[in-house]
Amino acid sequence: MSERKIIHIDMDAFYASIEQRDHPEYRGKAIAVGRPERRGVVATASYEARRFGVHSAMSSVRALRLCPGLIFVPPRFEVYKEVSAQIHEIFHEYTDIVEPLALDEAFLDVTENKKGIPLAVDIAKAIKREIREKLGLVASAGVSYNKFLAKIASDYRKPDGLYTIHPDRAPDFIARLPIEAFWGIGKVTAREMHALGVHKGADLRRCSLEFLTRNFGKNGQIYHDFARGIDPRPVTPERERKSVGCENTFDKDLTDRVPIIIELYHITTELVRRLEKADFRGHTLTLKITFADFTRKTHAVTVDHPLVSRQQILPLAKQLLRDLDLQSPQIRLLGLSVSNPVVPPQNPLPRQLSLNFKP
Ligand code: DCP
Ligand code: MG
Repeated sequence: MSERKIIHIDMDAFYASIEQRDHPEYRGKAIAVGRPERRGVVATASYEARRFGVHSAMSSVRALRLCPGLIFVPPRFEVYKEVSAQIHEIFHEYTDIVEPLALDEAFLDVTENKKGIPLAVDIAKAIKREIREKLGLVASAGVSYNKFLAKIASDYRKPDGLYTIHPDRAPDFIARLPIEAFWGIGKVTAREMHALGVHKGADLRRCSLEFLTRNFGKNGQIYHDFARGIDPRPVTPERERKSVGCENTFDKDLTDRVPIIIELYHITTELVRRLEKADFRGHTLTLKITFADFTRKTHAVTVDHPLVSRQQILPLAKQLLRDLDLQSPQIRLLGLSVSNPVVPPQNPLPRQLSLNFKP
């Protein structure tokens, strides 16, 4: 079997770097994204603030105590989501096998890539460069032959890191790695491992599978594999949603116009909620009806604008119903769905802000 080429990309101080990019007065300063209130927490901190010990999930009060000059910046999630879409556009220039882990993190399988670039490290460099030049942001990248090692590699030289773990170097690298740096080993497990005398990869490697499953259950196998640089999990691209729908089956068949319209109203309300939740926008609305005898009818309409609100959808749904011109119907099920997704944002990437930009 030929070896896979996996890249893990993780943006540096993601929210904070975006705020520093968009507000030049924050560059070079210790900032925290979050609210300074008594119960506020830090979402993330700029690297300048991290030098004082400020980090994600820390209470704002404690952060301010550690770093008295800390500037709090309110989050702008819409902007972070948009930047996330922009980095994904860059990833997709190289491969469609992209698995997001978070807004600012993803695995890419570049074993076969769209540009036919032979070395994964060259793709990682090109992606970092594009992110810097087109978005004015800095990413760290890790390159290896599986997800576990690529993830560890991206963390190894942060910020602005690029690190490759070659297969022949992996055993050495893992042997020296402190157990808490293993992806999938959290604080609690790390403490349990320390108590068992396991501090580094080399210690883990000496543990038998039987010992590990006895102490860590199902995860024992995973830790056993990790210690040997084994991780067979494929990079699984998130399947793109093709539609969002909502339907209702009635205890008693609907026969009259008014209850049918009331049901359409409820279904539309729920549909809008689901569209929002899935962040889905589409151009086509389909009405589906199942009758008491289980025969079915569907009718659809396509419009220019994305269908997102009840004010847009309900009149169209009523029109679809009228078009069907049902005579004394016995309706068992009513459903509405929105499909035909809006093509991913084609908004141009912001122009290069500064070649030497560093968070
Ligand atoms: N985040 C959050 N709360 C947390 C952790 C993270 O709101 N407890 C948000 C803010 C981060 C973003 O998610 O900017 C990405 O998380 P990362 O763990 O990748 O952290 P950063 O990108 O901020 O820093 P770095 O990756 O350089 O360590
Ligand atoms: Mg990050």
